[in-house]
Amino acid sequence: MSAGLTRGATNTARPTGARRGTVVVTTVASDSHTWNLVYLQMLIEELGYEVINLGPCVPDQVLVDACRETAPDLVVISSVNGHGHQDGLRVIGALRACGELTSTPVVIGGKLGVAGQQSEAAIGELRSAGFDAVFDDSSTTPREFSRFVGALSPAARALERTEVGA
Ligand code: B12
Repeated sequence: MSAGLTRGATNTARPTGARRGTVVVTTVASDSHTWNLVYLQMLIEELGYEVINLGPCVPDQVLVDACRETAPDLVVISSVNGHGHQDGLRVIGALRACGELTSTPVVIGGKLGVAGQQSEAAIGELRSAGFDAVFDDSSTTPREFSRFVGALSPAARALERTEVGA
């Protein structure tokens, strides 16, 4: 693994059974906040996934390279400094421009703007740009995020496919 990637740094006290998959947790290049990332890592590990936490101030290309190298089941982008919407639009463009990552689930959440709650139009813009889900602090709960992550497991996905195909 390349230097700079922290794999499951907090999961030593967690069950050692088979992991459901791998999740990359990251923030954007402008954002130096870290406890949001630690919180997400612990939450996602509790849901049974291995987490690769890229830490704060992650340049776009570092994120793209990490995702290409590890082929994660989910990429979770967190931003709380108020530039998340703007940075998120740029980052999702870089991820989706990469052939291997066109269909990787990618979500963004946190305090995404400087004016409190993101408008429906702002959330729509992020989704149209390529995010699979947007978890703006003012309008979503951790439970909704947990449900989203829980539904990503292969068993849940197979069930979903069966239901959609039925
Ligand atoms: C500590 C702190 C800092 C520290 C960070 C140190 C570190 N190593 O992390 C320092 C001093 C460096 C800092 C700097 C700045 N900060 Co600051 N900081 C905070 C503070 C006080 C606490 C953040 C924290 O650690 N919370 C604990 C973690 C666990 O929670 P969280 O970050 O809130 O994340 C939660 C949710 O947002 C959510 N979440 C986050 N991401 C995601 C993603 C998904 C997918 C989901 C589902 C949920 C989710 O889950 C978390 C748990 O509930 C907050 C104010 C506050 N009381 O929250 C301001 C705050 C985040 N900072 C703020 C600002 C403006 C800045 C600066 C721009 C200030 C400046 N002018 O320099 C800089 C930005 C630096 C940068 N380049 O990013 C603002 C952001 C405002 C906004 N978004 O509109 C806040 C909200 C303060 C405020 N009220 O104005 N900051």
